[in-house]
Amino acid sequence: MPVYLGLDASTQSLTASLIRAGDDGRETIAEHALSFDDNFPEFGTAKGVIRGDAPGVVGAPPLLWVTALDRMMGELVARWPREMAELAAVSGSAQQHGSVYLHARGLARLSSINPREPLAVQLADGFSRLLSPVWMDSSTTSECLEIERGVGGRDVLARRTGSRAFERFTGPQIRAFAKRDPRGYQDTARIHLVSSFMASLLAGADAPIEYGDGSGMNLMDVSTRMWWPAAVEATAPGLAEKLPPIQASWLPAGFLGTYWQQRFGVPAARVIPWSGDNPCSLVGSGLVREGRLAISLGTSDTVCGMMRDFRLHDSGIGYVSASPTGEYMGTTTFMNGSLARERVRDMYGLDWARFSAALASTPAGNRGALMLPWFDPEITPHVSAPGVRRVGLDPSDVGANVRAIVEGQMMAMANHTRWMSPGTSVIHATGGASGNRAVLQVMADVFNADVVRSRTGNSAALGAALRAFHADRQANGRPMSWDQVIEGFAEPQPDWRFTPEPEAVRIYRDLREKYASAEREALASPSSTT
Ligand code: XUL
Repeated sequence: MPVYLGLDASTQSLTASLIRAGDDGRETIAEHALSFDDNFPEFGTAKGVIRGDAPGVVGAPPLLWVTALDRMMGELVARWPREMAELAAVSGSAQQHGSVYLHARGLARLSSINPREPLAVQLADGFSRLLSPVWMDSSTTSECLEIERGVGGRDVLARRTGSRAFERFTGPQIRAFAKRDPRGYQDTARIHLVSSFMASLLAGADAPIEYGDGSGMNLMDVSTRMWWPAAVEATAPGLAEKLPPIQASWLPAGFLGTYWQQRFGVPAARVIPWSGDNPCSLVGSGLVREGRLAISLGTSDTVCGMMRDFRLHDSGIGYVSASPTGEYMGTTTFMNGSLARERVRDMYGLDWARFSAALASTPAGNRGALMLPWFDPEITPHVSAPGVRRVGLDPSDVGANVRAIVEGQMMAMANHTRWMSPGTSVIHATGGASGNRAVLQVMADVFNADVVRSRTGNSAALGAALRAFHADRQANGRPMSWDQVIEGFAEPQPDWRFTPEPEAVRIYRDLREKYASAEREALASPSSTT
């Protein structure tokens, strides 16, 4: 049976999911992760990123991703040599919106990589921008307004590209680069997403942008799935020539390049375009139909759901993408995810076990105490000047503060995502913090929905492997429905089902209103406390 590889280049790590799948069965062979900070300290990242001197600037060195991919492929072959020798196709998932800037030399190098030298050595001088902006960057508010004005307004942009302009989206980031470093921009021959850059490295060729991830750029028409010229022109001069083509998620981008074949002895497996981590996670959680939500509790907390039809929310809080399964999906992102939970954990000198115990030993609703958890600038709702707000919450009460951050995050998610999937009865939780039972119980109670946990915490890497399987079948003339593709992989974990407790649901129904009005008040008066 053929073997498929999914790689997830997320904010803090590169993770692999190796699966075997075919008509005769399904099996997860291995999951393997490399943390960026721990394995590649020479790049000086903290939690996978480097914060700039100017406010809101956050990036990562693209050479880090190159180095990590090389190391990962070497380790996979060393540990699972027989399985890697049977590799039929590989795809990937990457943190969304981040972009990689290559000058002409770097672009040419993609297709002439020498198998005798490490990849990073050969690409070291290939970038026209040494720090790639990533999704945590919030420094482009004025560029967002300029782009919206340039296409005829926020609503026009949202209707065509699926979202109003967001600071982290690639278009505003490209515009900021063109304004801040016009020389560097001019010297740029190709702008890739992290996803299409990684696929290019694997294919040894300039790979296309997959339309699910392409939707997070404010540059693509989500209905036609082509670049939208008005947005491209409003973003930066000469941008059309710098963008790769857009391609359907399942059309192969090529085969593993000679670098990988000769250096590691892997076969010429198909390379399937990489997508974003949220679209891949949706597939890896088995949500290939409308009606259920996936909540990923990772560096960011995100709420995603498949949509049969294009449906926008008036306030522009979330965004709509083309989905790798061919329909649409909605995504709402919260910047203050795991890093905010970690801040509270560290603030009170706890470890995760004691954090969970504190959560479990405090009452639902926290006796009315609230926290607006804006440790960093927030995406949803839009908060540019960070600052944690406490309402009726004593900062010295450890248990109450632990409960307040978890409840605050869940209430914000529930309040801001009603538009995506009204009446959701089942939520699939994934990501690191989904391993915490007390957190999932709060989620069930706040959303008034059953919460199940994906069998893997690495649903994005698994989703990428499943996309490779799906595309390979298609390319071999033996297509499979998405329901068949996910069968045997995406079933929730037994014993991890959390049902809402009626008394807690009643408490949160009122508290969510109180939270929403505290949020409105805080947004109206930007002074802050931490
Ligand atoms: C999605 C988003 C984040 C990143 C994290 O819009 O910004 O979830 O994809 O990797």
